[in-house]
Amino acid sequence: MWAELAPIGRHPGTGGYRRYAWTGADADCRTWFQEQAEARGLTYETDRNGNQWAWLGDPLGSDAVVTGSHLDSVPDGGAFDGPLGVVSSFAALDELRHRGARFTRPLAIANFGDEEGARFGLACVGSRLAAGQLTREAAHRLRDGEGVSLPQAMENAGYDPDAIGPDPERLARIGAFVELHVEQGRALDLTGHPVGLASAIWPHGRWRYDFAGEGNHAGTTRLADRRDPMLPYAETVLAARREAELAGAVATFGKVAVEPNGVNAIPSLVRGWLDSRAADQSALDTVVAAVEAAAREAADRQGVDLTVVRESFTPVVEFGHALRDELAKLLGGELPVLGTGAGHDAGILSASVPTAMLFVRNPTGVSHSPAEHAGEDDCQAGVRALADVLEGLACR
Ligand code: HGY
Ligand code: MN
Ligand code: MN
Ligand code: MN
Repeated sequence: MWAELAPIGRHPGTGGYRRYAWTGADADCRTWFQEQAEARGLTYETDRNGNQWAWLGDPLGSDAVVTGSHLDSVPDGGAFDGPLGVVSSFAALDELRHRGARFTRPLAIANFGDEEGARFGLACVGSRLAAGQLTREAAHRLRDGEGVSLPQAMENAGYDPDAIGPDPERLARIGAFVELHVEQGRALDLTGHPVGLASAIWPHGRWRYDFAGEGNHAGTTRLADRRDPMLPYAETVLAARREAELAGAVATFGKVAVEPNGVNAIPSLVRGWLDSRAADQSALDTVVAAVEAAAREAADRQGVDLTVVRESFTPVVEFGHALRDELAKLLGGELPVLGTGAGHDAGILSASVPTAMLFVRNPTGVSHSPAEHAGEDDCQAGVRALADVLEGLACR
């Protein structure tokens, strides 16, 4: 399984993955998923939002147990973030069949589309649409860096963009969703456990900062005559780090676009994206407000105009204790329970469906990078844990 998936969308130079929504690499991942489903005699379908489902039992049955994750990646992402959850789901099903498990509830493996939001800027598009947390109109307004709209990209990939939208009937048929995911941190490495349970997802969001100045010649424009947007942008990046440290939060300007982006041209526009997250809402609010205040002060000083747009926000997700405790019991009760700053489809779906997450140890904690890794033994431990959980939930 892994061997067929691993080469898809992998950049030969960096070794990172570039599996962006509705691109060729995404299509290849979708083909891989369908092949895995059909090779196991599962009923395969794609829903109106482009999420893929592989069913054992009646796809229209009630109280289904669903597992899975996503296959798309961030730019130069790692091999495990998303795929580990999908591959482990198929492997756990294989394990349950090997055990001779008898399913008493429908079981599905899902691949949620566009979880990372790497191309259109909004994370968890497939699950947000299904859960009614993103309207068709808002989704149709999404554009990628080349100006291609989400509807156009979906249409090019053979999907009907006018069909997207809430899927409450589908979610109402799900009794439990369990997502296995590589840990994006070192908590399990520090506690010495191969597998853990999620307690919560921190509140987190994305804000776009547009610094508009005056494009001009880099060689002939006196410093005193400049309205250079790069200067307040640079001060804002440093302010973000400073304010995050003060508040015990995290803040990152990881993406920037400069116009006209010429070595010998003072920029007319510098567009930067802030990703900020904190264990509690008040710390996040403090950071976001302080960074914007610092940005406005710096922009005013340079005669630069600033527009700040909140592009996405996900409030804190506390995974329900009932399902989490049931999983802990099924797994012998000794698992560490940890919060995370990473967003997940499970976080989105938890508003509609009883949801839990299993984390697999990541020895370095590195993620969203080609260096992301999880050891073979830990991945196997994750598969066994997921199989135990699915057996406990779906084979009563
Ligand atoms: O950004 C995130 O936290 C997730 O990987 N989409
Ligand atoms: Mn990710
Ligand atoms: Mn992920
Ligand atoms: Mn995620």
